[in-house]
Amino acid sequence: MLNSPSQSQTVDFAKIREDFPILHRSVKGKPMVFLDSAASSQKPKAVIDVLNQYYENTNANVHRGVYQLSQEATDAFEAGRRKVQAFINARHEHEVIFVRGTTEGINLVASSFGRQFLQAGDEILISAMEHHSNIVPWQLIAGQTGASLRVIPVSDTGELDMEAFDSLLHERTKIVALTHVSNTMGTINPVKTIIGKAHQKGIPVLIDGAQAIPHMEIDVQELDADFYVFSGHKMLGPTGIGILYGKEKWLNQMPPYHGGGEMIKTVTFAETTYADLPHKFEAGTPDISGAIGLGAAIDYINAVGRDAIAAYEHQLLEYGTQKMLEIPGIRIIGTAENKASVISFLLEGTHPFDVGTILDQMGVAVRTGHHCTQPLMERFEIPGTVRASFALYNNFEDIDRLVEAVQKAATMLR
Ligand code: C6P
Repeated sequence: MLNSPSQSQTVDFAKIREDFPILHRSVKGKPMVFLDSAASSQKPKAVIDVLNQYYENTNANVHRGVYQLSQEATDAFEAGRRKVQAFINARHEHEVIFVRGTTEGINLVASSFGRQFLQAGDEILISAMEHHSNIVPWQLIAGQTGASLRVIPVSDTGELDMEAFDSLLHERTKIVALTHVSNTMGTINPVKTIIGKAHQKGIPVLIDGAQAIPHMEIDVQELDADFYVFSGHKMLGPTGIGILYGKEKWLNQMPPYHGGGEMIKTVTFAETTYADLPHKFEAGTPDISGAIGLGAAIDYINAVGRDAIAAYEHQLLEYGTQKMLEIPGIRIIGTAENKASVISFLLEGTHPFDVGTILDQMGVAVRTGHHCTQPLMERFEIPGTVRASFALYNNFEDIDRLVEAVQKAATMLR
């Protein structure tokens, strides 16, 4: 058995685990091992407390009331926006749009950018490792405008074929939409290089940051991303809130996505004029508690430190990969050099669903299936994988429990 690598000296990750109440529960009579943070992360007590406090003390609609409670709710909601702005280093606060999550953010850009800028013959460049959320919205707008999708292929190790990218990027390309980190394989894509190359040809780039934001420092100005989208629930925040960052110059040129209250300046039956950013894209009552909870999640992540989180998760990934590869018949899907803390695997002679079910019996929660990346499954000619994904609250013992459970699955199923 391998010795567990020493944990970060500056942050006590064993103590961090104590901040997540749900990790104390058991499943099937065994202490739960939660290895599905890529689907949705668990929440620290600090976030849960902020949500309770909001509903107990501050609950009111925002941007509407002159009364104190509404103003306090508005202040807390807008403070959430400023925390996001600082977290991703957006130039302007109004470039941070609250949406329901990554899916809604990409749909917003596809629909709104697409209606304004796409026409027949244009191309939208995505990759073979995209989540359905970064495929289907583009297919929808392609169908409406006559534009078409082009796809950057993925290598056997799960990395983008950069030569193919170079040749697919040309004058017909009107937008590139790419995941920063693959949810299925963990591959970290060279998005800065890609953005640089696209910009040389005047092409804007949307980055799906759903799987990157929980694991690494994101600076949208340094990346020079035109759009950067992510979900709160994958980064220790509540469900129902997400962020679309967009450069002011694009957002100002794009038509609204949803119509309704809050997104208008004036309405008559003849004509409506729209509010300025960010409100133009925030029709209706927003997820107020979600924005406040997301702010609390950001405070929590900042207090731990993104570098420390990335370094610790990397240790988990290395330890987990090494241990998993000791199991006979394991095939890891996604062996890129630059990887986030995801291990997707197949156990020879077994179906991922059966392995997942046995793991569940042993208290180990993993995701099985196609992970909303069916074209990627087709690329690898596999029905799906078992995916273990690690977060800052996991430890080396969790990995040992995973390995033990997979070994048991191997004896039971083969
Ligand atoms: N991936 C997973 O288990 P939403 O559902 O809108 O918060 O996020 C969608 C999404 C978009 N892009 C990427 C790269 C993602 O990983 C996800 C969500 C989860 O892998 C649920 S399918």
